[in-house]
Amino acid sequence: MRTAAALLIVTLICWAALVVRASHIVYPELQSLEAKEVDKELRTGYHFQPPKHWINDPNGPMYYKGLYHLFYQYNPKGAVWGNIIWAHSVSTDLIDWVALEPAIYPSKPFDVKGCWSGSATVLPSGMPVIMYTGIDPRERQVQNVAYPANLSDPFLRQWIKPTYNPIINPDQGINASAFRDPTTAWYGPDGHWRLIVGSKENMRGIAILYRSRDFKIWVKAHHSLHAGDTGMWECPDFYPVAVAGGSRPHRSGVDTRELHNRAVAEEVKYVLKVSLDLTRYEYYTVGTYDHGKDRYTPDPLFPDNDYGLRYDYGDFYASKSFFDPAKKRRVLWGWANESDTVPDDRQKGWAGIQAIPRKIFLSRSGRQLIQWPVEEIKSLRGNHVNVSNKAVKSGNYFKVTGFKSVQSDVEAAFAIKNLDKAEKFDPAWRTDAQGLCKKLNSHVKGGVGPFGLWLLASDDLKERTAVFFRVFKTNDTNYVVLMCNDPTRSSYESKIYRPTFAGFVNIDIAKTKKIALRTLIDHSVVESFGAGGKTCILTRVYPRKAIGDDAQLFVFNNGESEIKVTNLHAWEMKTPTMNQPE
Ligand code: DQQ
Repeated sequence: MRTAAALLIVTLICWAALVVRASHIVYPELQSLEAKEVDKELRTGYHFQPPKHWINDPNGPMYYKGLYHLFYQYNPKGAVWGNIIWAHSVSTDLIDWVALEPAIYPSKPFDVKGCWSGSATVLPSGMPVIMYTGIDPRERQVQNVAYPANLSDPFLRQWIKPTYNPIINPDQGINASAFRDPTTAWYGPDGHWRLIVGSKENMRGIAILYRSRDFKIWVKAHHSLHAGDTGMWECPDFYPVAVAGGSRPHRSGVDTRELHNRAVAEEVKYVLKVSLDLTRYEYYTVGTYDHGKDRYTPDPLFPDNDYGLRYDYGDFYASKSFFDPAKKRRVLWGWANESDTVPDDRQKGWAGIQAIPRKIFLSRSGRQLIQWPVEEIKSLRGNHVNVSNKAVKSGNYFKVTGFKSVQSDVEAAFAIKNLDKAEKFDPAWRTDAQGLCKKLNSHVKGGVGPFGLWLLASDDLKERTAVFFRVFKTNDTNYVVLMCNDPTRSSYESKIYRPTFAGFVNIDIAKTKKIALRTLIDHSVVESFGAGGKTCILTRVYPRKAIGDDAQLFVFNNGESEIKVTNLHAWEMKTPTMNQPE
């Protein structure tokens, strides 16, 4: 009987895998199977998650009348992608969330087959408007707007879709099945709104540009805002960032709506982020935006291709940022999918979380973006332990005791004793940090590193996830720092997809001789921020032994050079109210 059931599931999965709609795999037989039970062991404690079922992209984040709003792609009927609606939650602090009734769901011919991703724009009158992709009866992707029914309700519970939708149709030159995910609109000096929609032309990704005077009639520009040879561009995001030396602190956010003001427009840089349907990762460039010509040009420093800089080198997709007027910052949301199997998700009764919202800004040097968990999450810190000035000799490790690490926030700084021990860097590795981390993983001894954390680890270390650094030298004075996440030993379960993830860290290690790591651990998610948020890696892991109170935290050093933990602070994290209904 069990074999027959297993066979049926395998057959279903193989068949379903052939049917790929948009970027998500469709499992018609599973998508409306209500979860009977919800697994609590691996469920996250302080990450954004609904009580059950599937979630994907964050949609339309915004701040309105004292509340943060987050909408997200949600399957109310099952733990796989399908039946997608815009679920809706609100929070006063980005920590405790209240789940409201769904905001947008298929109800009209222009979205009867699906309500996909989109963004919110707060108009100068204070009126928020959502623009989202609807799937029409012919399976065409069209863009629709929705307005709040009652502006005096800060919860914005009810949304109205005007009958004049769709407001943007795929015209003849556009591939109607690759035309989605409108951005927040920005206002030009000519008094016209602009926004972009993700698309592709053959294998070329494009950000199709539209303009409108009244947010109702939208006209396609003669040229796209930008394009690149990286396949379909999903969930584009385009926004201004402050630069160091300008009139505002470079860490503060810039409201997209301020761009009609030339003085503001001239002292900022612009970020274009695209989500690549082909590889399932995102990259961004920073550049200049010519308001008159409506063209975006990435700075030469930023590769505008598959080797581009990423927000996150792990499992982080379909992200979207918004300007938070309450704290004058830009906040980034991103979806982290599961990496276990579909039968596991069915059994767990849930799939998908949102990463901890991150404050995002341009580094002082202007060479990259910096991300840091929003300051509010510190309010969840509880029981605390501290280790300082502890040397870890080559091949040694120690356990951090006195606190429960399964749901925790760990900040550590590692000083390197002898940089001369660094291994030689092969320039061919420059474009393949991930491959390098796979080859030289946490158990391969090195010169300087691997050193870092083993977390969600069983006492016998048979299960463990490694987050670590390794330093290479290019010549006698120059070094390359690699940050890695190695989950290959994270679980006894052999079927789980466990890729190593990695990115290079842009720091002058010869000068600092020290590197910082912050890691947010939450049962089945590990979110790491290297060197103060220069390199970020999120990974999903599913330990079988290292769960609950049995999950341990260790510091290890598998490199020849001694390492000193100059300081390590670790806090247990409390569980906020996560998406309880009103
Ligand atoms: N998810 C949505 C699409 C988007 C994709 C559908 C990205 O609008 O392109 O759920 O994950």
